[in-house]
Amino acid sequence: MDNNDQKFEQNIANEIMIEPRDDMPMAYRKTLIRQIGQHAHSEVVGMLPEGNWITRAPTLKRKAVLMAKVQDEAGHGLYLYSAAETLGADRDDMMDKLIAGRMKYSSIFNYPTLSWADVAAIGWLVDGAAIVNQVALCRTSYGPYARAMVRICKEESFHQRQGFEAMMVMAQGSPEQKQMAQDAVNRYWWPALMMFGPSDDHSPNSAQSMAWKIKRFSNDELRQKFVDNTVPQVLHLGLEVPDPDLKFNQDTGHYEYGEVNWQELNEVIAGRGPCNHERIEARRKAWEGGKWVRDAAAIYAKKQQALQQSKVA
Ligand code: BYC
Repeated sequence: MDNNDQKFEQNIANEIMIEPRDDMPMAYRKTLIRQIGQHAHSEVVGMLPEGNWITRAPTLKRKAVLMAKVQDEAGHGLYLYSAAETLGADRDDMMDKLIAGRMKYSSIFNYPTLSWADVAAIGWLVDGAAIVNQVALCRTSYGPYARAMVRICKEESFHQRQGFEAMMVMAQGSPEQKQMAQDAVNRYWWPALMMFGPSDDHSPNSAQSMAWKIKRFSNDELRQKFVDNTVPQVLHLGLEVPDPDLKFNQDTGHYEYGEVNWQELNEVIAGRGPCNHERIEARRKAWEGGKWVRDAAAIYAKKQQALQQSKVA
């Protein structure tokens, strides 16, 4: 181990954050680019299923809230792409890889939003799962990622509450509305559990990521936390959790839940989920359609720079 590696290991052991200019092992840098890049893509692809309902939101208030939420997700993507850039990643390259299917994004966004209740379920369950994962990431060992997560968590927390409130209105509405709420929980419960990734004994990256303190908790620990937080909320709404094996264990103080359909998760991650093709197509169109804006911005920035330089000279 050379001096740089030793310093890095000491900083990790002493909870001193790693910053962009610090020396770091190449594998640590690569793991962070992989995770932060995937996370950034998830935020941006995550705009699609909810954005699909902006024109069909049931009231003006719901429309305004949903537009703000979807814009927040775009902002989260931007902080995260910037965090990845501090590691030397190139944004165009990340986008090209996403569109070519060579970079992942969260499995959850490959499910369709069939009703307004699905939009509420995403706010409540999906943002709720994201918060459990992301609160832990506020203490991740890489400074720019940790700091981005602090702000993102504050906004996700608002998203989760608005989703729960929208769900509560449905659950307390007509029998048809309550049924729509239950159907949405039935559709989104298991995919939300899958957001935390494969079980610990099938998670190839977890051990190293935890040793580097990128991840502070394992996939199963976070999944359990989400179940424990969320089951009482489902029951409070007068709805049911679509899991016949769910039971509260008095001794451990935790809910025990049934087996996640890992085959389904693997299929969705491999690009064969219900909406994978549609999501990537939408991103491809947006990326290609936005080229002239990026080109114009780059030319403008270059001109501004030349102007500044001529003033200095
Ligand atoms: N979906 O060894 P593992 C949001 C991949 S968006 C897809 O456990 P790791 C929001 C994994 O990448 C929230 N892929 O990996 C936005 C790995 O593949 P590679 C998104 C998954 O990295 C809008 C392989 O499977 N959050 O907040 O230790 C509206 C083996 O897995 C998934 C983040 O991205 C999955 N579910 O752990 C609303 C959080 N699970 O790269 C909300 C940051 C696993 O080796 N990411 N894979 O080819 C993480 O915390 C971790 O990357 C994961 C996976 C827990 C997701």
